[in-house]
Amino acid sequence: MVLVPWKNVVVRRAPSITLVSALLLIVIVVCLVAGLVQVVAGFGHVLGLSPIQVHVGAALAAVPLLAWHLSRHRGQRPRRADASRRVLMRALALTAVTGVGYAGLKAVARVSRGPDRRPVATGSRPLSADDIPATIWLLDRVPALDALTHHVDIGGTPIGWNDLDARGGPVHARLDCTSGWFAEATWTGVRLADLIPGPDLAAADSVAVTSVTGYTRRFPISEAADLWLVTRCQGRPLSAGTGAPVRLVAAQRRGFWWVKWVASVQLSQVPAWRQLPFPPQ
Ligand SMILES: Nc1nc2c(c(=O)[nH]1)N[C@H]1C(S)=C(S)[C@@H](COP(=O)(O)O)O[C@H]1N2
Ligand SMILES: [Mo]
Repeated sequence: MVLVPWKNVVVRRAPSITLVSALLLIVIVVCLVAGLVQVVAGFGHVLGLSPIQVHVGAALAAVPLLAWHLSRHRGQRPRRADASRRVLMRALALTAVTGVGYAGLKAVARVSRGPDRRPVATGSRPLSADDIPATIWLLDRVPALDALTHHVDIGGTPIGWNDLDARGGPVHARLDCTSGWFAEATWTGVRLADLIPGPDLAAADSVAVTSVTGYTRRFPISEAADLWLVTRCQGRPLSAGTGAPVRLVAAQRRGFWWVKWVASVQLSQVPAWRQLPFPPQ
């Protein structure tokens, strides 16, 4: 944004402005504004979209436009003056001013917001445990499942909701979604390490937790003591949108690892890193 006056001169000198350049400009402005709204106003939805979704969407839309823009101005060679001492000093000064400005804004935001509305280190804003929204990663669908007949397949052995629920103990964990909110809640569940026979655990490299929808995440087996199959949140059975009848609580991980509507838990020799970094659905 600080460079806008200079860039503005360049744009005004341009022989013609194409539709693509104009689009690129619009997309960048939308991206910046949405990012600022997210930072200042926090998590919320307008017409089903949150500011961070608009921010990320605009950034992705800018990639092909920027590639086109750069290829169109390929002929531009850097000039000697571009790398002068003065330019370097100016860049350093700009970086310092931006840094101080950012820290200042953060401090103002911290003081002006009460302690219970402060974001955590990931940037997420607090929501109450009773307001956890039904969150879809990308394109997944909420299935209708019956707790009475649903079974989770644990390495070939089925276990029903009642059994799991009866064995469940309290689990305090923070669900922190990458869309900008987190909630501290008490879930009721059983550790995977307590559901899988010890020798099987010892022989495995990873454990894959898969939803009835196909959504799946693979964890290193060393994490089995920190993964819970849960049947309740705040003492109440899960709602359909938040994973009923059984979901995963992955206490050390961001929300998209908390597989909902769990169908199976499978041990394997496949290393945990051999999977897509994010679920494709
Ligand atoms: N099967 C399945 N599990 C899922 C998702 C999904 O789309 N499908 N979304 C994930 C994401 S991105 C988050 S943040 C949490 C949200 O849990 P909630 O719906 O209880 O808020 O579930 C995760 N588990
Ligand atoms: Mo999420």
